Amino acid sequence: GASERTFIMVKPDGVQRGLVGEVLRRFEQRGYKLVALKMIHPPRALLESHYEEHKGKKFYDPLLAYIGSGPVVAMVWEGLNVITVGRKMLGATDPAKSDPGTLRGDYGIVTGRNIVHGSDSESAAKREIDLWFRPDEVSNWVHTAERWIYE
Ligand code: DAT
Ligand code: MG
Repeated sequence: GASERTFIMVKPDGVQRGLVGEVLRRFEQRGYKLVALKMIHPPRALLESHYEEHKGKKFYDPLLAYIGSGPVVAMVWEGLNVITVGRKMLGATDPAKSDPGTLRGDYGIVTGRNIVHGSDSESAAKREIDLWFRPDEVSNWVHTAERWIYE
């Protein structure tokens, strides 16, 4: 429903390249509701948990070094189908395969510097939101534009 939530994170390369506002702008202007936002330099243990599905893969160590190399901007967005649509807005994992118009397709070149993370399923979204945010860091505010975004 319209209360679906997803975890979106601007990675250290996105922060360094000044793309925090661009990521926020795209989700905000689409009509999604921002319900949590923070900058954090993620500790190793948090990243091990976040990327546990990739442990043992050849890109795992470089991935954790990259995401742990500086502050990230973590956010939670809410709205109808926001998990699936959010992934479409990000583009394919490999920016070379991302369509122009997507964040990775407009700003990225290689998989190991792909700007932004987005949850890929309902279970991942719930797990990631709970991992990165305490319940009191997520705001249940009323989006007064909602009646102009949904029918
Ligand atoms: P996504 O971030 O699109 O969900 P994923 O969960 O498969 O992709 O992988 C997590 C991150 O790991 C991805 O954003 C970049 C890195 N990664 C994935 N596959 C990779 C590969 N083959 N080479 C290098 N980095 C890779
Ligand atoms: Mg993933």
